[in-house]
Amino acid sequence: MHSLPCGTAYSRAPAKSLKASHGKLPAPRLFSPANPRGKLTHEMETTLLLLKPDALHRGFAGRILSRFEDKGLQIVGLRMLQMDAELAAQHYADHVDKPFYKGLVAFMTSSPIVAAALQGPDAVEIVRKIMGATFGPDAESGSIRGDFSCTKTYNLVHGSDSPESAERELALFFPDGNLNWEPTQGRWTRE
Ligand code: 3AN
Repeated sequence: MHSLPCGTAYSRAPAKSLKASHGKLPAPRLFSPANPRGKLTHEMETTLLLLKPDALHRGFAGRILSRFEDKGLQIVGLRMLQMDAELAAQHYADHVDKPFYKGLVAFMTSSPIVAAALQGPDAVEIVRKIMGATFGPDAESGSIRGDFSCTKTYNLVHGSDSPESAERELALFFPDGNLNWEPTQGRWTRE
């Protein structure tokens, strides 16, 4: 049994193939009458989603994750953890000089979070769209922040802001990589 944070039940692949690369994964070959050669028309990406402490305190973990699954994104990694100061400092390194940095780190390390690796065509941009603008009062109705948040302090979720950030952040939260598995419904959501 491998010591990956997410289960291995979906794959009988040898350990080597479980150590899938972060960020962009090799394109799966998908065949359909409309796409007989299995050619991909979008960039397959993997991105990091964090359900922040407020999402868990408010009991939204399942509902929030469902929105990404409903959209057709695939969960390729899932972990519940409590961030320590070191992980928070690495994750928020770009914000170290911002006035809100200390409060943000205190909040993010205050209680458990859930980290998810989500894969799909243009996943980085799609996840950001579903999350909505940074704070609830500015976020569009229909987005997670627009529907569930009305404060300028707590905003429920984090999503990588570029494929490069996704690669860096996934390596922090999923150092063993993510599972490379083929969902049976993949042809309907990935082409
Ligand atoms: P986003 O999460 O939409 O990418 P960023 O990258 O501007 O937003 O900020 C990273 C995180 O820093 C946000 N998720 C939010 O929790 C926090 N943050 C940003 N601006 C502020 C602010 N003015 N006051 C408090 N926290 C902030």
